[in-house]
Amino acid sequence: MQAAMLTTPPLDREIGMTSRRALMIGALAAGFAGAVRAQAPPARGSDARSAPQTILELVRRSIEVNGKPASVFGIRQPDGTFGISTEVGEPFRVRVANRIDEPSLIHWHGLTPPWQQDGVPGISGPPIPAGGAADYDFPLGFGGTFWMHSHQGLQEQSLMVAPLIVRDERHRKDQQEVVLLLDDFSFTAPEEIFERLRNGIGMPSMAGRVATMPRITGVPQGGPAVRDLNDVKYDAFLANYRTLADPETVKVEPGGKVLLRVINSSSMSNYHLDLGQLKGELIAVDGSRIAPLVARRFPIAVAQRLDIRVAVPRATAAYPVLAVLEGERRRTGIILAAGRTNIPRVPELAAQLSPALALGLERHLRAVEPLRPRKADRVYTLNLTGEMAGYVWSINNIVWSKDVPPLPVAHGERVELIMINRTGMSHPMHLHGHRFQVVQIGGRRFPGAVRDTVLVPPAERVAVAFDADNPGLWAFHCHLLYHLEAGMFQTFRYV
Ligand SMILES: [Cu+2]
Repeated sequence: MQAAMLTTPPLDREIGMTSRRALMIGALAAGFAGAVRAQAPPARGSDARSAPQTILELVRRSIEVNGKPASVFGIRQPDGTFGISTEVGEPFRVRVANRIDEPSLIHWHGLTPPWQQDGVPGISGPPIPAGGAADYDFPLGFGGTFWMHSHQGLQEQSLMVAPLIVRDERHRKDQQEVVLLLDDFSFTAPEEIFERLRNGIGMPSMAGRVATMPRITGVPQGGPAVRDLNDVKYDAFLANYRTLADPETVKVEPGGKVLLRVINSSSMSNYHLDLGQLKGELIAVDGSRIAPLVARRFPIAVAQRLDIRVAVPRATAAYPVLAVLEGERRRTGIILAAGRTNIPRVPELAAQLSPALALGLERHLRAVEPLRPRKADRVYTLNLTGEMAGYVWSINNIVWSKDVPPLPVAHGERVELIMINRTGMSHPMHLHGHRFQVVQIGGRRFPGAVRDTVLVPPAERVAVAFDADNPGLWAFHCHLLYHLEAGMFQTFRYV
């Protein structure tokens, strides 16, 4: 199939008023030729053309959940591999073939491509029509654990998600890699879940609320006194697309080394990763190196990733690696089987309720490669706003629509975003196209982790800094799927 070149006007014309026209051109080109070239032209002299292209097919498939068949999506290569594992320095040369019966578009979460290849419909470019395809080609300048997911409608909830691993020197020959993908699952259609949330049906009971007096950290008094957790009641939680009743078992070497790459691709659920008897050394968050921290439990919010080194004990045994839903006992996970051993049944309920996610660990993370110290050229204060009643979510009380103008920044600036959560729910905030550094929590400044998604709990104030070094139109939003859909979304733009 020949790839058709999508007519791309210069950046300053395409973003803003002409985006709707560009979208139509894209849809037409795709309709005729079957493939849209979603890429900026590769740099001259690049070896990208000689590198092989990876095909990713967007498919409908069936899995079994709680003993019942479930129709979900999948992102996989023709040989059945979910997502992509590649190497740093290789070009990201991919064709996405849409084999489902509706439009779709895939976002490369945590990578920093040219903005036209970022995979956000209506922002980066048009969605790929049913039966169409799009090509991607950009350099991978850094390694880490990333993921890919549809940014089209509510497809992410139906498991249009997959791992995206970029190996670098952290990948060692004597170390076995284990990917753990965490998802929330419902037999109810995502559109119906959203409708129920908006109509207040299935709102969390008081049992789903944790009455806590928020710590006031630089936020004016009068913040929320009641915290809402888990506003969707899920039927199951999946680890590598399976429940704990029928978990994936991974054979590992007794006395061997494992690199756990944990990806929270859930639509709405934060977890505590629980290593049980194992001790883990956390070496990276969202793909970026941190000064290592040793623990047995680690919080992971929606869209975040954890890279954890684990030394498998010499004793032949089964070691469950679990993820406990925040504020609940429900959990999912996989089993590491060291040697020939019986696999015990692990109950789907933990012995104790887990706490809500907080920023205890975040305060202790220190980037190994921080941003170079510099005063911010531009600071945005972004109040995270909204309410459960009517399920309205916004930023600075602005519910996003295509008519909301982008927030301006200028190429080369150091930008700081101060996020203040004025709501009763925590929000995992994600910036596209850039990696930011956490530089302040409450009143305290510190050189925190470099990330792409940071959790802002109720009444908290979190500041992040980034360098505006990747011009374009970029999304910034809460990664809770139904908050994003309800309008907790903004864009940044610079040329
Ligand atoms: Cu949110």
